[in-house]
Amino acid sequence: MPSQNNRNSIRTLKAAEEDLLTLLRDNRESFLSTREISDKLELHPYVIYQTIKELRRWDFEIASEKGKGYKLLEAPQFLLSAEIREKLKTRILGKEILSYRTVGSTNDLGFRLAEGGAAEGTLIVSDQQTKGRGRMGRGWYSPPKLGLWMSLILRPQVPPYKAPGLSICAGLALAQAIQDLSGLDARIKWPNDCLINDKKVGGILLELSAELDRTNFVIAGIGVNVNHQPGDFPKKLSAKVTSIRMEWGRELSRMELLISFLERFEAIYLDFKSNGLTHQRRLIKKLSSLLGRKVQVKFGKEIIEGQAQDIDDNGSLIIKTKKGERAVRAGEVTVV
Ligand code: BT5
Repeated sequence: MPSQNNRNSIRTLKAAEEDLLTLLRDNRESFLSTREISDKLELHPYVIYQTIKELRRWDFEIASEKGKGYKLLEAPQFLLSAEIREKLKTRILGKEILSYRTVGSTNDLGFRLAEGGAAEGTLIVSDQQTKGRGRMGRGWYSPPKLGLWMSLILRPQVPPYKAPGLSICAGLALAQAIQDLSGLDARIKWPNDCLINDKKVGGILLELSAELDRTNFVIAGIGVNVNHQPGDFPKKLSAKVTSIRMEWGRELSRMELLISFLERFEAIYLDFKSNGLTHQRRLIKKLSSLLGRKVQVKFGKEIIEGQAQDIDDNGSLIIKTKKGERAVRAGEVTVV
């Protein structure tokens, strides 16, 4: 079974592979013969043979014995779309799921898919990114097996100046999901970071396709360091970053975090589409790591200094400076 996507040379599990996998997973104790598989899935024996071969290429360990058939021994660690779909109880987010072992950047892929008309809520998740991106051309370190690297295609009918508020919404959902699962005091650092103990555990990269008064689509890219240990980060990052595992002392299932995040983000997103940040502001402020602190915000060439006071309905940070209040839409914040 060919599973090469010619358009972008990225492979993804196809329906027959997902069905066969589900069947093998449900029968892990015993062998399943080609005949049984063929009856259950209505697949030709040749297709079954090719599909098993393809699954093995994806690092699934599948035993085969003459006269007995196939048995699943070991599954690889990346998140499978079939499994995500089975666990997810959302209406929009993750309705379409594309799961990869490795891509350049899930945001780049999301952008291309959205331009091609992909549905609102499409989720792209990859075990590894080779060209993970932060804001302004910065890199995002995304090694395999350890983190959650994903993008969502959103099509909110909001004017472009309101769309950046989604970055803080995603940050809020992430901080809540981490708190829920681990009890850790995860915080939001305006405009796009998620912190634990003042160290960066996650980041959001929001990219827009918009006209003057209309948002075509938004790609919300979310990166979370889940099961990294100190030695898993490059030296130059290690002083300012952390992972959930490093703070919690235990591994967290990336699948559980993904599901919890998507369910929380969907509720916030649906509310945002009708009401902007009005209802979320109280929680955003409660979980914000900046409010009340003295900050310096770099916004283009300008540097604004003062006390972070509030986050307004458009998601701007309100800073009390010596010359009065300033609302800042975006920027780099340092606590001083
Ligand atoms: C961000 O940018 O924080 C947004 C990161 C978004 C990553 C996701 S992963 C899925 C999706 N696909 C992508 O290609 N990207 C998104 P920014 O605020 O510019 O922070 C970038 C800076 O964070 C870098 O310059 C590093 O200093 C630091 N950094 C890099 N990798 C990191 C990591 N894994 N954890 C914490 N900090 C990191």
